Amino acid sequence: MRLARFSIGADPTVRVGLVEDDRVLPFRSIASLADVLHSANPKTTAESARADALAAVPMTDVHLLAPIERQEVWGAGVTYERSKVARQEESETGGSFYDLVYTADRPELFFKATPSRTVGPGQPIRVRADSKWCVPEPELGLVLAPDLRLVGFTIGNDVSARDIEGRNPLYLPQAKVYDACCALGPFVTLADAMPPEREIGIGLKIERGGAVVIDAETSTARLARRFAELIDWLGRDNLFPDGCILLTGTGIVPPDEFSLEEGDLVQITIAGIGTLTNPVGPRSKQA
Ligand code: DO4
Ligand code: MG
Repeated sequence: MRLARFSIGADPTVRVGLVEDDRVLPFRSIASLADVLHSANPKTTAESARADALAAVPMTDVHLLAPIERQEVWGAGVTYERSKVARQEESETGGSFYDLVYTADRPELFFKATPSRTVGPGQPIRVRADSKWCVPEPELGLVLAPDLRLVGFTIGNDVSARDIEGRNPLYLPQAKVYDACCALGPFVTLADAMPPEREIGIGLKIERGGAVVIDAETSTARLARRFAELIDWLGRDNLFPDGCILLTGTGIVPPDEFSLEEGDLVQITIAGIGTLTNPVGPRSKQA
């Protein structure tokens, strides 16, 4: 089962419902994703809400919103060898940190975004105005309930400024956290409807001027950590009363000469969830 957060036509009311083929079934009596995702049994809750749903609405009449409410977004890093190697190469001070964290017991975990810095499907992501080398990071997002149960999955884009991180790893929060630095969506797939943990395909396509300039794929088979391991470390000394979305790291890094530009279209496809598409907006928020 896949859940969406959306509004319909010109009506700004935020709704929650089920996605089936090219339609959504708006729930009548459930107004928040948390009511489903944080319940004791999200699948049963969604099934009973489906029995009472409003009439189906074609996807073309729906405005999809980011599937996030009050959760923090966190990221795991250097969880794929490709990410480790790219970071070692971009680092001006030598990349031993990355090698060490790739094999260490404790993973790299960082705070990525609040809901207000997160955009949904179709909304522009941003390149930092003071970065000249910015890339998308297509990542599988674990949707966690307040008790850190893995209840679903979504697609995340951990947009990152490689030059800022490369200058000095202590600049990581600035390379990672700024306005519209994160995209999520288009749906949340309930955990039991996903492919097996190590068989989830992830694809990245970037279009520029109508032509595909990046087309790459990876799979969670290459993820060096297990979901349970990342969740366990995330929960050490952190409470998440509103739940959390944990991005599991990137296994796709565009070639070094590539940097996002205004007008690019970034498409991330993850098996079992769908495709998250975002244009790149103006570099400066004032522009
Ligand atoms: O070390 C920096 C962040 C790594 C990251 O975001 C990733 O591997 O996806
Ligand atoms: Mg990342």
